[in-house]
Amino acid sequence: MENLQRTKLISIVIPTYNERDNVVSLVKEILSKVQGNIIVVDDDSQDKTAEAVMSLNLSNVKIFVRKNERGLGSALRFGLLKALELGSSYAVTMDADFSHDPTYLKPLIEKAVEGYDLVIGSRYVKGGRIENWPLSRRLISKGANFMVRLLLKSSIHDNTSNYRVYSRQAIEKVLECDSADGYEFQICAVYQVLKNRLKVAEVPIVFKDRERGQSKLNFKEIVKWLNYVLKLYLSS
Ligand SMILES: Nc1nc2c(ncn2[C@@H]2O[C@H](COP(=O)(O)OP(=O)(O)OP(=O)(O)O)[C@@H](O)[C@H]2O)c(=O)[nH]1
Ligand SMILES: [Mg+2]
Repeated sequence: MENLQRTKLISIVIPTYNERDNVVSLVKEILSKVQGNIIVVDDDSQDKTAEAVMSLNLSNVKIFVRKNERGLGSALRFGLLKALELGSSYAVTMDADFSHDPTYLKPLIEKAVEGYDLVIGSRYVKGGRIENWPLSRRLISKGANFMVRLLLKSSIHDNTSNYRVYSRQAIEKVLECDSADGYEFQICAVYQVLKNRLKVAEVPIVFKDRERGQSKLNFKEIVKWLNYVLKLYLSS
């Protein structure tokens, strides 16, 4: 891992919206585990998330505040483009709320370096699981993955996870997902990677529900997601 990090630049992209109570400790924990850049993409959170990150004053932690844009997908595209511009060999995407344990960064990155373009931190392969999510949330996630596997013929078990490592080649492809501004970005990204026959691997993770801050997944986002997947199915 140490050798790898001397030769290849890794960027970790974290989209944030009102994550002040999570992001600073997350950034510190990541930096204790991996060498690389952290790219925080904040959509002008009212809770001063950006100010909290800036107060760390670390040169390898870059914070971008978008004043007039909102959306998980558009924030991820923004961060992935910055990762390319910085010359990163790989970019990790992960949530700010500690559902994605930084302990898995090492195995995820190592898998990518073995020669995979997309490595997914997966809750739905052997060894992976979800802790303390309510039944309603489990059903939404299971249902979403069932739909993507059936309609879009995805072979991936966890298509909705945002804990991922992308190679440069994969980043270039997923940046084409320019209309997927919300949670549907994950699906567009998987679709692009599979369509272009890039190599995919899933590494098991234990996903924990957030302890601080609020979820941004709401009914409107779910309807938008369903609409997107159905349109993609009909056009494929
Ligand atoms: N920049 C930006 N980040 C966002 C936006 N919506 C969500 N995020 C971030 O994307 C990540 C995932 O969002 P969550 O609200 O945790 O979604 P979730 O994990 O499906 O929901 P929970 O399990 O309830 O936490 C978090 O880091 C959020 O702060 C957005 O519009 N803009
Ligand atoms: Mg979350």
